[in-house]
Amino acid sequence: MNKPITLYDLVGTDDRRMSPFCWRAKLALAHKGLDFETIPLKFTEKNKLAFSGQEQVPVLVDGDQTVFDSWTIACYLEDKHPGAPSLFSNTSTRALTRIFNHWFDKLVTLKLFPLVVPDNFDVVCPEDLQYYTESRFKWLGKTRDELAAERSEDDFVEWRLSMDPLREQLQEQDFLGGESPLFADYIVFSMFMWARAVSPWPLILPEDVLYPWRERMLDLHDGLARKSKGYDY
Ligand SMILES: N[C@@H](CCC(=O)N[C@@H](CS)C(=O)NCC(=O)O)C(=O)O
Repeated sequence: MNKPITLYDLVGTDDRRMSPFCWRAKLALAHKGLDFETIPLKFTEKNKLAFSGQEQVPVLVDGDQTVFDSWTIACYLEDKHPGAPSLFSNTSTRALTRIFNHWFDKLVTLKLFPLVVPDNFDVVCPEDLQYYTESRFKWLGKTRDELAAERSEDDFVEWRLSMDPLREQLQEQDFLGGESPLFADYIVFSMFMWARAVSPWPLILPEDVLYPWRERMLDLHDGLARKSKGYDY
């Protein structure tokens, strides 16, 4: 019997699955209709990833193949399972999705980090707290208290505004990918999944055009995302 596909998946307290990049990989696996198991990994358990040479998740193990990085995982699954629902539709849209991925992570994701990281401290496992404190200070140059004191509702308003191009699209169609979701939807949705897992501060409001889209995304694949532990808003 084939061994199931496994995915190393970052975990916090109460089994909160908080990595947006792992969400991209899990949703890509579900989109392809593949059975998989996740292996919850704490920040300070990187020794369990030593076999892969990686310090970051997601890491996917499929038989004798080890694949890392959410984009590479999506492409691996697409190429290995061409008959299953496509994550990109065709090779041209795969290239365009890659541009979208870079644009989104460099401009939209980065701006979200200082807004959500302060709350993430509350849900990292106790044994990870020191690592999280030191690594986030190294990266963002601020302590948790400084980040928390600096953020305001105005920052969230500004961040929400940066999603306006997506709103234009979702006024015309149910998913960014068209009538059904594509990997582009998972790229965006993954950030909402991170925020949902760690922060009570609503990133999205019910009157937002993005709200019903996020609801649809939460319900996909038998409610894979909705079933996971997070704040409901
Ligand atoms: N470009 C990578 C980014 C992966 C990444 O940043 N993973 C984070 C979790 S969201 C991680 O493993 N961080 C480990 C750490 O901060 O020590 C991808 O798309 O998979």
